[in-house]
Amino acid sequence: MKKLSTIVAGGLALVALGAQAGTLDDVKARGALSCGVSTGLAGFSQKDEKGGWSGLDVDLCRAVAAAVLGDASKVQYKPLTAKERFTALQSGEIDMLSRNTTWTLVRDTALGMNFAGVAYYDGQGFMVRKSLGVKSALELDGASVCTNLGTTTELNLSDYFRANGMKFKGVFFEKADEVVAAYDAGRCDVYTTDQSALAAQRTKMKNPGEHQVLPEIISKEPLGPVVPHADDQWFDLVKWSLNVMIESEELGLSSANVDSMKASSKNPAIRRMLGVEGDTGKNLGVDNSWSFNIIKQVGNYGEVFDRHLGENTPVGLPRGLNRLWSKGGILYAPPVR
Ligand SMILES: N[C@@H](CCC(=O)N[C@@H](CS)C(=O)NCC(=O)O)C(=O)O
Repeated sequence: MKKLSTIVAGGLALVALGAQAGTLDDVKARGALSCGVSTGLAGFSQKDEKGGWSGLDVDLCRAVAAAVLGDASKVQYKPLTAKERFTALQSGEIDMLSRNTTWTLVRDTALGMNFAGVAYYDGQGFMVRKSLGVKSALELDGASVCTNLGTTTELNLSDYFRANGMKFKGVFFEKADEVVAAYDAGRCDVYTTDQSALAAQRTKMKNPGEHQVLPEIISKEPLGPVVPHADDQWFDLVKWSLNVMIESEELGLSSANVDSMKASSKNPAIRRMLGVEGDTGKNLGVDNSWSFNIIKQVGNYGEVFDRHLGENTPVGLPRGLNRLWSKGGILYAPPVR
């Protein structure tokens, strides 16, 4: 009897917790992943003239679609401003959020979400016109500063100025492009956001060469994909899709060599990663070819970085902290086994 009552109580607890559970089944039944992205940030998530989306954040959505549905193109993109993003996830409008979103304690707990890893290690910076003649953020006392509402940026900005005994006049907007337009039109002295976003947004300015990013990095902004609380199966799937992208780079697997490696590699780690051995897919509730599909259709982390953000792209970011741990960075995925 005791056992039965424990099972019943356990079942009820599961039902109570399970308001959001079953996302994996929902995505399979729908045949598409609903993925929240930004309204437009070069290199991260950007829509082209034909309506196609691309970028690092977009490739995370594509990786999850490849893992669950075997097809990276089966994604419905939902562009969201910083202010809208968490409500969209909490209400179930999107299955995951993949949109330059910083992992913080409050977001991870009180907002009812789980961060499934870090896809880009970033930090907040300041951009000013070169003509302002400023060399350090500590010279910005009294400046007007443009940024986005509903972001960690807003909070770090006031912390930084307060900690350094300086004042600023905040000019806040909801959409990223409104901030660029205002700063570019001279409505504020400073533009502050994540450093990667400063590089991305600079590409949209009239004269990118007239601006400079100051040396200070005032915060840690680990950006990563987010899923709702109380759906461990879905949390696992998104987390391990990102891990596959990172570990495949470490193993030297890429979209270009994955077919031949699958056919001929004798390395057990590679055979497991490509689903030739082991049951990684079964454990996640998807086909065993899930990780092969990610690498083949989306690529490893390095390929994705180079394609959208690297030095040969308009955004032109160095790999920096986002190098693999074995190459001097801090990108480290637990073993896919
Ligand atoms: N990483 C910060 C900032 C994220 C953020 O939303 N930044 C703005 C400034 S670039 C943005 O991306 N807006 C894009 C949009 O409007 O879609 C956070 O998670 O709060």
